[in-house]
Amino acid sequence: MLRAVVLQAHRTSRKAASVAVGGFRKELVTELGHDRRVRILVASDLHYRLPHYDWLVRACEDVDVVALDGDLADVVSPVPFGVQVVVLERYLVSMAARATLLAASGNHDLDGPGELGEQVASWLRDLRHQTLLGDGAAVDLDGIRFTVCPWWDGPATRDAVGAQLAAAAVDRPETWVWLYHAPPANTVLCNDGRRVFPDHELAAWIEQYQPELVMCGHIHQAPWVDGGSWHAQLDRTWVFNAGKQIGPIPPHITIDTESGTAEWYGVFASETVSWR
Ligand SMILES: [Fe+2]
Ligand SMILES: [Mn+2]
Repeated sequence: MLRAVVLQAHRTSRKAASVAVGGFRKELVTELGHDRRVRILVASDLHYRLPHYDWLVRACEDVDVVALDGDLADVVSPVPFGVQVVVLERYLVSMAARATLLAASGNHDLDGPGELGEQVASWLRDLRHQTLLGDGAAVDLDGIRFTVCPWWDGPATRDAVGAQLAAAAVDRPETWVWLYHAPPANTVLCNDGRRVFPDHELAAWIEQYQPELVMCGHIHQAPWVDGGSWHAQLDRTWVFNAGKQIGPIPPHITIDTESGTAEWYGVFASETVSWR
């Protein structure tokens, strides 16, 4: 059902790209359009705020890729989790009809133990469609590699993420983009104004592989607090966290791979950085 909707609604005349999923690489057709310029819209921590999803569906029209970096759902919402998943899948399909949609899980998205016995977001892991890709997926679009990392809740899933990155690193292109919910240690993106929440594993993987861009979330207030920010650098890697705020428009970042810029809309403020 999901697949049919995505494929029917999908734009035609797409350029060839390849997608690597679960160790298999298959050709798929995808159009990113214009002069190898790729525009990526990044948001995270939507926490089942439906007006923000409505805004994103419209915003998809203006970009090539949408990256949702975890906490799509909300475990403390009065809406039952199963209902959230049904509603969110409809939004994801709608967005994937307009842009290539990548969705990584956060700690609010977990729906039960996977085959490794640890909590996973099975509804995001099962997304394997032409323009709708979730946890564990990798896709090359116009020479840019995207890797969608799941939230890991134990050592087995953590090791699976390590294996996923190692596999994608083998023939990586220059521009490699990760989606990963928790920000890495040793960056201001971990600071919520009271304490820091460092992900040491991610910091080590970044040091090892040096991807160009890493999209995170999780620490909602980091962009606005003293000692925090929406962007940081670890050696040559740029790391982003758009943050979470109320208001009609979610905080978000628009990445332009041609100009090498990242433009943050922070509700109360906006800022642009050059990352290349
Ligand atoms: Fe969150
Ligand atoms: Mn989170």
